[in-house]
Amino acid sequence: MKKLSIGIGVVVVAVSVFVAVVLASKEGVGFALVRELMASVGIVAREEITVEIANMAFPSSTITVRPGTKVTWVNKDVARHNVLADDGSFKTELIGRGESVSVTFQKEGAFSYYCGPHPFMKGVVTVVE
Ligand SMILES: [Cu+2]
Repeated sequence: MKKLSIGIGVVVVAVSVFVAVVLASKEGVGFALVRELMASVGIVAREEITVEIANMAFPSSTITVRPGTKVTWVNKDVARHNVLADDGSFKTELIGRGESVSVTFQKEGAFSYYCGPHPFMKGVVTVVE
């Protein structure tokens, strides 16, 4: 019985992820549902999340977090990068290879950001309750 319930759990998670990916691909459609599904499988960060800056790019997918979450960017590139909010609500110092910077997000919203020296590098942090 234990094996069976673990099996069912795995199937439920797999189906949830599949549905989330399908819905997410139809931009905007069922966004709230996707969010809930992602939260149910633990993709929405609640307290702390670390992401990489690599190959002259921020993470390509939106980073979704709960209010109060600390987001840390680790630089894997030789080039120095920083993280600047489009709306000016946060900005970090430049960091070299192996260094990291953090921003704690309190307010709900979608915060797009870019790298000062390389403005083509863009990313988004979405804060949802
Ligand atoms: Cu950069």
